[in-house]
Amino acid sequence: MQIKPSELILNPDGSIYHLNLKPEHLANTIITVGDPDRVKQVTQYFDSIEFSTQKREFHTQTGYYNNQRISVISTGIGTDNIDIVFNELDALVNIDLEKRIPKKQLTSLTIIRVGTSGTIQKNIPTNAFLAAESAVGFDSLLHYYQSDAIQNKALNQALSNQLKHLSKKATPYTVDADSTLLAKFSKHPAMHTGITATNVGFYAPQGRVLRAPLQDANFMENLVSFQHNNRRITNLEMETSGIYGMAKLLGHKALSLNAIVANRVTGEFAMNPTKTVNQLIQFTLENL
Ligand code: R1P
Ligand code: URA
Repeated sequence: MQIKPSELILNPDGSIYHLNLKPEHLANTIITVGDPDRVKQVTQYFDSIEFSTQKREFHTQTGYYNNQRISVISTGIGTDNIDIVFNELDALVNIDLEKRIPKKQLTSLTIIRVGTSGTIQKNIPTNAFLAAESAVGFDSLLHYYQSDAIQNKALNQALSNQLKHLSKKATPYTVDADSTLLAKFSKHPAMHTGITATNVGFYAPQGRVLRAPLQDANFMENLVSFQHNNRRITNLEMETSGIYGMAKLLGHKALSLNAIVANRVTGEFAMNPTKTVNQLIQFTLENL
């Protein structure tokens, strides 16, 4: 059955609705970043750039780094955007856009997030790199998909046993990183690993108080002290659960790499976050 124009939306030039991309513009290896300006920070290291476009927060450049074709795409902030980016990326490779039907032969993309994050563990310093072994989603994105089969059930159970006062928040869901990508990137001595929590906001959802008080003053402490199989929740950010969830649902491989710019226990913020992100970008490109 054909997918209707209201469901699979194409622009007049045939590109996909939000990303503004046609299938030929996309490489099978993709780096996602939150900030549209970070796309150029990545592609400055490319040998050549063959394509650039931007619509809203979705800025894409495709080019070559060491003979490898790579697309760099900004997602903006949050898992609501990840829903858009991952469905449209998947449509570009796995749906025949002219016939409006899924292809029989599916393509699996390799997708690495290079983003910033705050740690909640005292021993992880600012400027560290951290690969997310698993993601805990405090957003609700994956609950809208049939996703039970791709979740980490033991981690779900441990969270529901150990985390208190979750009643007013979405039930957390958990998804693991692609194990091959995780093994490849985490063997480097500079790389920390841990469980990344993805929150629906930067302030109260990550325990920050400027003026508005928190509904649950113990939420952060419950995250800090959570343990499962000797693993801890190490860091907070806003996309990884959606990336891991959508990638697994659609058959793609994903890994989230974090530049730790804040330590929420010591109260420190990195002196030069752009430099740390730049180092993580170079590390990512060298190890892809
Ligand atoms: C918040 O400042 C943003 O920074 C982190 C969070 O996930 C959120 O998107 O990632 P990026 O630096 O990739 O945007
Ligand atoms: N990004 C986040 O989402 N949280 C932080 O603390 C730092 C970067």
